[in-house]
Amino acid sequence: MKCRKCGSEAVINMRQHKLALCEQHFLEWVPEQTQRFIEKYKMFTPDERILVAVSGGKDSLSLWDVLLRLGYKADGMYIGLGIDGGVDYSDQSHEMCTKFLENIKTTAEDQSPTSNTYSPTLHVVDIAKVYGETIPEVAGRTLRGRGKPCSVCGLVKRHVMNRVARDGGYDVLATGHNLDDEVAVLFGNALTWNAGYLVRQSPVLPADKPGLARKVKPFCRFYERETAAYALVRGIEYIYDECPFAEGSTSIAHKEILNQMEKDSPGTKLQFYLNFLRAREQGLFAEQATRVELNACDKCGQPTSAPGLCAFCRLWEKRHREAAPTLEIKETNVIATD
Ligand code: Q46
Ligand code: ZN
Ligand code: ZN
Repeated sequence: MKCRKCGSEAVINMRQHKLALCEQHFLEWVPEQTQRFIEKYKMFTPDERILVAVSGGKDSLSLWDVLLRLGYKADGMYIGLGIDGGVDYSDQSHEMCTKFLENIKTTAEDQSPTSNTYSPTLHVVDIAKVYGETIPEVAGRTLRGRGKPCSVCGLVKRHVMNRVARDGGYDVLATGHNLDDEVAVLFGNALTWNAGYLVRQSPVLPADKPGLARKVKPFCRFYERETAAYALVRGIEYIYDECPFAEGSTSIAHKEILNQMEKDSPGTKLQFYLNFLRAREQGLFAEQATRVELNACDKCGQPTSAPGLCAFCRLWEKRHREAAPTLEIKETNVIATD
């Protein structure tokens, strides 16, 4: 297979785009496309400050890399969940993020002065250190976390991301969700016609309240194999293992079904997603959008649909009341910089 641009050996063939590219042209194509998506969905401008949520995986580290290559002021944020799962998952993923940052800094020193001169920071929030318990621990003592910690984990991650973005004065919070992730979520929500979720699924979500960051997904139109290929060709080291709790999840089962459909008919996923975005843009589910009313949580100030405390603060309330006064949440400590 030959590169469509220069005729040399291709490293990737993207059937859905009818496009094969060599190493050099693929490394150019990914940032070009990302920039196109950033502009198309009005995600952010070059003078805004971006916080990238990094997990140590291929998508988020590649996203951070691409944003820096495009000249954006992008910092990283890693949340230490305290998950071991027999593979030392959290420690290993933290290490990948630190390594990535070190590499970026070393490469930047060797580069010409015309490249991005921004010196990125990695914020690290260790949940157990800040709140007194790891994710599996807090999930284990709550109804919400019974069986699997994912619901608690999602809640905590959302809260901490908002917090770090707000306290750090970031305009935008970027996550590395790729097309396969987005399509699996869309598929799940369409199967149940969950209009409330469907209306909030978008490449860019405006801030819920003043002071909160906008949420964006600049990689939402890249297939997972494209982001994996980018990390590989670019030499980004990342954690291959999925979180041990991801195993057996519905979204993984949906991904398998969608992969089969994509294999039979390349481009299925992209069309499903783009047609959904178009329908959403045209006002499908718009009625649901206006119905969600948000209040500020009495304790942390973050938006919540229930009056009083938000779900995050309720999660810790009991433990902190029992352990008071020694275990008072010190949210001012949330930003720790490596
Ligand atoms: S990190 Fe957390 Fe995921 Fe692991 S515990 Fe579940 S939600 S699977 S993206
Ligand atoms: Zn080429
Ligand atoms: Zn709260």
